[in-house]
Amino acid sequence: MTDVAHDLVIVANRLPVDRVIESDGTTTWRRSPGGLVSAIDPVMRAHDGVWIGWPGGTDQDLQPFEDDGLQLVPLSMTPEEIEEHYEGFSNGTLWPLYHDLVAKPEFHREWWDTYVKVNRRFAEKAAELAAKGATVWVHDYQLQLVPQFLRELRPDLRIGFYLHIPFPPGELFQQLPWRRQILEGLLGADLVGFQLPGAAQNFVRLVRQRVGHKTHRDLVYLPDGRTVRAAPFPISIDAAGFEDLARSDAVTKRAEAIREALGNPRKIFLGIDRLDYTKGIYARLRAFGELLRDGHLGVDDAVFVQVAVPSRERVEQYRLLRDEIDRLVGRLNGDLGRIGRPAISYLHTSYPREEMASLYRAADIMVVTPYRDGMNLVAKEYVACRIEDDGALVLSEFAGAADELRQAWLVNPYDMNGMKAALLEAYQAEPRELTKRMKAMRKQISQHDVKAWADSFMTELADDAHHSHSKTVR
Ligand code: GDG
Repeated sequence: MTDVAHDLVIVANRLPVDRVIESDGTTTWRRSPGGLVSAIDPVMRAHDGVWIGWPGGTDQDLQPFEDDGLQLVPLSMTPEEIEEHYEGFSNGTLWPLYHDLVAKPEFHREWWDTYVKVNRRFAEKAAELAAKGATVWVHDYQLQLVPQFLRELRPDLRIGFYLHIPFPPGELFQQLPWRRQILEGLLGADLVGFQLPGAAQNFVRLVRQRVGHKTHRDLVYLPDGRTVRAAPFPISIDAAGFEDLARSDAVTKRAEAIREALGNPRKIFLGIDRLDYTKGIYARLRAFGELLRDGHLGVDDAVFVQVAVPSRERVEQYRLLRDEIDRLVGRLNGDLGRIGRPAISYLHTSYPREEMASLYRAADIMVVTPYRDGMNLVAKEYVACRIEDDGALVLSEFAGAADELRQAWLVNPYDMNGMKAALLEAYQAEPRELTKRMKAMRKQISQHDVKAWADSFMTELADDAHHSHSKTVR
């Protein structure tokens, strides 16, 4: 397969599958959870592309393969690269820096060196697989240097880059010792896509101030005559797919069974997140706990189901977070629960899509309270699954999704009383109010699904061709 040149090459840190060694020693592949995978899968299928990424693990003898109709090219990582590129620079430096310093980023020169090395390898593989004039779509913060390296190798390509996480304002970004290299890496692309308009503006302003290029609105003019466009493309979900799943008999029955198993409480609160310090899991559970303690809610009426999907478990801050949440849940259940009636039903695991849809259908109040989030697909998936136009969404104003889901109960996750008030309001809301809000949100999601997102990015990337060399610099 590697001999074939491809017209569309997706480059992402991870392949959409995880390598699993079965008990009999054979290797199989399992679809991995995560925002990126949920978003790109339908796009790949529509364009018959190839996807380059790390499959997880440290195997060095990987061959290209096909999984469920997707052409996949695994790139191997050494243990040192995983530690320094993935856990180190990507998740210990960039992730907290780009999420408003919710945790303290660490700056280590060895991490940076490995980040450069791994980005170069991804670029070389893309250069090898792309047909003449092909489109290459590079994804996310782990690969911000790939556009520049790839352009050096293959100036004939159309290169798009999409950042799934926030792009911070200059005041924060400037801390990064390698700020200029990152900006120049991204400028290798023809089109740099962000979740929100503010992120695109942050980028353009930084390029003007730090790199010194001329800019006008969303365009950057490079000295060699090339033009780079920076624009927002808010990501979405396969809304129709989720809706169909939610309507299925299996999910309908399972949703009832979940309510039953929880003791048919009056209302079920739900949180589903990767176990990540940006997601505000601790704060929301505390807010719910206080509502029980204050007597506004009782364990016979309400239960909070929190699914925390294991994530980045080798990174220190993630291990600490897990311990903190374990302790909080233990304390809340110990203090507030009764036999057969825990306050929090806490699940540290990941589930198949059907179970996710069943949980969405079973829950009356979805609680999504990140301190900062590029978009947050969970919020959108909940909306898509509410086929009866009921249910409430409590949503952080610092999630990208808050720009579109205006009818949610919007909260500031740093404001404990505000969050308690919103949870209670959502709990007490009249059915008519819920329906009015949910209908509006469902319309938004069905009209702006992941296909529309990918189409608009791809169209803009192709289109951008006639911007280059043709606009006058003002
Ligand atoms: C990043 C950005 C941005 C979760 N648990 C399970 C599972 N999931 C799926 C959800 C959802 C996805 O993973 C999570 O996406 P989010 O958007 O909520 O969050 P991140 O993982 O942080 O994603 C984010 C996103 O990229 C896309 O650009 O929105 O801001 O941080 O689709 O359903 N799926 C399954 N089992 C699970 O246990 N099957």
